[in-house]
Amino acid sequence: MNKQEIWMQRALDLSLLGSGLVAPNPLVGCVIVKNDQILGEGWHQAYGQAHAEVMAIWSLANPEDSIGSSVYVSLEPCSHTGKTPPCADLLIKSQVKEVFICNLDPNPLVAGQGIEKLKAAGIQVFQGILENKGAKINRQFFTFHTKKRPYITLKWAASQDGFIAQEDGKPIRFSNPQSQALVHQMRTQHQGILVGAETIIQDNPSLNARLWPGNNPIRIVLDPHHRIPKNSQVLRDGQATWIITKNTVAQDGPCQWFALGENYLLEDILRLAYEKGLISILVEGGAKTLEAFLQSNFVDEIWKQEKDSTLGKGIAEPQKSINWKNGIQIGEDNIWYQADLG
Ligand code: AOF
Ligand code: ZN
Repeated sequence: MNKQEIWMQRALDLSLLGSGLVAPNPLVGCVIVKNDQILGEGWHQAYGQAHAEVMAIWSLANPEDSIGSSVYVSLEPCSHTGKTPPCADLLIKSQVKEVFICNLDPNPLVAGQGIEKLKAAGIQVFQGILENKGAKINRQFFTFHTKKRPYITLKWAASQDGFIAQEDGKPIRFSNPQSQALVHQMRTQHQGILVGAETIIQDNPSLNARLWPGNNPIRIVLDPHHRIPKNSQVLRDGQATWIITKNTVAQDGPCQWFALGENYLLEDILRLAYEKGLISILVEGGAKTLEAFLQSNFVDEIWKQEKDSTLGKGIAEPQKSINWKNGIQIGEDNIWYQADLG
C-alpha cells in the first residue's frame, strides 16, 4: 500500500465503528493528515448525528491544524443540508489543501456536487482510493441508491443433511451461543428482517438484536391471510413491525399493516421498502419465503449456518444449486457458509 492507501484504509477502518448504528446512512470515516501525521480522526457514529468530516475536524487539538491539511474521507463529502449542514462547506471553511475520496456518494442529493463544491473553492480532489474496499463496506447503501431497492441478505440454519425444521414445522435449536451472537450482529446490520407467517406461528420469535449492541431491525411479516396470532411477540413487544397482507388493513400500536392487493409480488414488497427508505433486509425464513427470494433476481448475499449433526427428516432447506465458499467455524458445532454469488 502507498501512503494514500494507508490513510484511506484508516478512514475505512474508522467507518466500520458505525456498523449497526448509522443506517439508512452510509458508513463513513475521515482522517486529517499533515506532515505525514494524523492530526484528527472521526467517523459517522449514529444516524442523525454529525458526519465523519465534522467529527474529524472537531477532534483536532488546534482548529488551525486543518489549514493546508490533507483530508482522507471514505465517501464524497456531502453538499446538501440534511440532518446536518454540508461537509463540503466545512472543509472549505477549514481551508484544507486537498481531499482524497474513496467512493462517490450516489445519493441524488449529493452525487458529484460535493466534489464540484470543493474544486470550485480551489481544493484539489482525488477520488477512487481503495474504491473496491469502500464499495464492499457500503454495499447496502450503494445497492439501495443504484438499484432502487433494499439490499437483500438471506440467512438460514440447517442440519448437515439439509433440514431447517422438524417435519411438523416446529423449530430446532441449531445455534450455539457464538452463532446466536453472530445472528444478532447480522440483525443490527440490516434495517429490516423479513419472515413468512408460518415462522411467526411456529416459533413466535422476537426477531430483535438483543444479543449484540446496535439497532433493532423493523420486523416485516408476510401474512397475506391474517394467520398470525394476536398475541405474537412481534405484535406485542412494542417494537416496530410491518405486516404485509393482501386486502384488509388493521392498525394497532407500533405495528403497521400494508395491504398490497390480491396478487402482490415480491417486487411490490421491495418497492414499499424502498419508498420507506429501508436500505437492507435480512430474510430469515422459513423455507417458502427463502424459496420465493431465491427464485427472484433480488438476492445480494446468502449465509447458511450448518450444525454438525444430522436429522434424517424434516423440512428441507431451499433447493437451488448454490456454490458455497469455504466455511468458517463458529463455536464448537457450527460452520457458517457464504454463497459465492460471483
Ligand atoms: C458525509 N459524511 O459521514 C455521511 C454522509 O441526514 P444527514 O445530514 O445525516 O445526511 C445523510 C446523507 O449524507 C446520506 O444519505 C449520505 O448521502 C450522506 N452521508 N456524508 O459527507 C458522512 N454519513
Ligand atoms: Zn456530510
